[in-house]
Amino acid sequence: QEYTGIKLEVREWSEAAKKLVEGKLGGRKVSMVAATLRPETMYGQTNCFVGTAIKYGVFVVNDQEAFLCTYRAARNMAFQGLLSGRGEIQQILEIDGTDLVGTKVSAPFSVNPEVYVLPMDNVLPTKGTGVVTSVPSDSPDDYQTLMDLRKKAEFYKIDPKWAAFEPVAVLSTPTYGEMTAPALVQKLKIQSQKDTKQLAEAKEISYKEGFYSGTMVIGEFKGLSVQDAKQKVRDSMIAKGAAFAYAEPEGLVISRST
Ligand code: ZZB
Repeated sequence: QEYTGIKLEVREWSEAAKKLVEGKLGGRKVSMVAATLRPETMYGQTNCFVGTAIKYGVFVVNDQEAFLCTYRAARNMAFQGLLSGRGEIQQILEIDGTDLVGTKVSAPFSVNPEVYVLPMDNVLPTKGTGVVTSVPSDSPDDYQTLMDLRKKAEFYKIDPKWAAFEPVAVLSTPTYGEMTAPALVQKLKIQSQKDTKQLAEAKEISYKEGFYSGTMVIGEFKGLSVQDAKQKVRDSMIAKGAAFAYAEPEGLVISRST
């Protein structure tokens, strides 16, 4: 599985994270790395999601830079030569997903230059980097979770302002218009992020609609089909240092004989 790793640079740590990272980073800037299959939608990022039961690490890239992701992802990155050293991993610290909530990060290419980290129930620790960048216009999971958070900000222990960014029109499809994810959430009568079965169906439909019938309505490649724009947006992000190629050995188990 070939993902794009999007670098969401930490601009201001949450209170909890600040205490944990204090004095440990050696002046490095830290980027939360989100794995996406939809680089063309990055214009519409409104927040970043982490799993509250997931443990994350901060890993050395070089003297100036560190990445925040799961250990599992750091290991894959090390194998791919994306971290310092020759395949070995230097972990600076460990941090719980809950402690990251409220951190302010950059959102490259987004109309919202800075967004906040929020909690999501359905982040899988075994996929991507464990960090998800949220595009509620085109990802039903992201849209529904954002609505849940807004409805129950206190329950989720978030400041409402962290979830206040509105979905942004990124691409248009003939069937669902410019807000594919909200339209599908409504059509499939999805009530909360706990409706995982309907959300999986909505995701599938949204992927297909966007990819085969979508036209960009924003950004450098406005007017191009999504099929044509996808790689161009990705290349542009990589050229600007905001992203990199990240491959996932899907289902691969690396065993070592002793
Ligand atoms: C931005 C985005 C915009 C995404 C969109 C999707 C959509 P897949 O096909 O199952 O591999 N994702 C990445 N990592 C995780 C994780 N650990 N747990 C849960 N979700 C994760 O799914 C890849 C997509 O799932 C990624 O692409 C990411 O969200 C999310 F408009 O990034 B995406 C219709 C989907 N639209």
